[in-house]
Amino acid sequence: MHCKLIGIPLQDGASQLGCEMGPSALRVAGLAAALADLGHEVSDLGNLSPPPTRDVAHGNSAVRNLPEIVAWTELLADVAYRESGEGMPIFLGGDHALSAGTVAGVARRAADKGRPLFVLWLDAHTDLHTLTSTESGNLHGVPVAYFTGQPGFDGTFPPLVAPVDAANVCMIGIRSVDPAERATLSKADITIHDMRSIDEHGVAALLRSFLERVTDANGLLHVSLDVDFLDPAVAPAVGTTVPGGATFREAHLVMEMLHDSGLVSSLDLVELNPFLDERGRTATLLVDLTASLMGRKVLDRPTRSF
Ligand code: 5AB
Ligand code: MN
Ligand code: MN
Ligand code: MN
Repeated sequence: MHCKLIGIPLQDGASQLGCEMGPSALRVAGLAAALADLGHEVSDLGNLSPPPTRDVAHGNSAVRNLPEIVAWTELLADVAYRESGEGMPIFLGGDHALSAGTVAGVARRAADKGRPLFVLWLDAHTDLHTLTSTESGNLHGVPVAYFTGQPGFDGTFPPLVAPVDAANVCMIGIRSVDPAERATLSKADITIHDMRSIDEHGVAALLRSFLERVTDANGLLHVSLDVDFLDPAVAPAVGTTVPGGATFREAHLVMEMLHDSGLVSSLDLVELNPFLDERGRTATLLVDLTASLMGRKVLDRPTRSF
């Protein structure tokens, strides 16, 4: 596989500063070497430069850094479209607002290929606010509403070439949902597995049924991994920690199953805030999880051989 690393030093979507350093920390933690060790061709395309902004406003005065996020979304939709033509783009965040652009771009590519795009959203949060409903004003809380075509983004964010069908979105790890997001969820057809669901059924059963759907539809699969999907005890380097997250092994199992599925065509690694890390352990964990997703395994034989 040709892995293309694309650094996105974006932190305007989060209230806490530091995600800008995320791409550097992932490089320092050895992402390129870990992928090369697995036999992949790796191209590091460097960091994108912050795009120029123009005046964009919205009636909700709580919204923060709208011109910056709109400009990044336009740029990223183009970059993601271009780089998903060949190989596997790995978007190194940067806060989760970047997924408004990356998902829009890979969805446009999937539409060109005549294949449906599916999105696996690994996160403590649903990120389903609109510009009107967000109370914090932090735009890392809106990308899913945007790329699934919820109303309220017209006149600010770029028009979507190919909105993602909400029925093709699966969220795992959810444990913090705001009232307005709940209202959207009750109308939209998103599959949502909260932490209780993981506790009761195990993450493997939940993921397997989603992957079967992707396979049956001959879909492409974009994975968006927010650091706060993980329990803060194993991944402290994130501004929006929520207790009770995925364990080290649950997260690796997700990645191992994704690898076995052969379905993943693009990946976001987002919300890493190196300023909050402890001796690089969160950055290192993200590198190891990405390696699992790209084929690293303990034993070189089928796991069902018992
Ligand atoms: B993240 C919250 N819903 O809107 C809001 O980390 C949190 O990308 C958003 O998932 C968290 O500010 C955004 C309270
Ligand atoms: Mn998120
Ligand atoms: Mn989150
Ligand atoms: Mn976060």
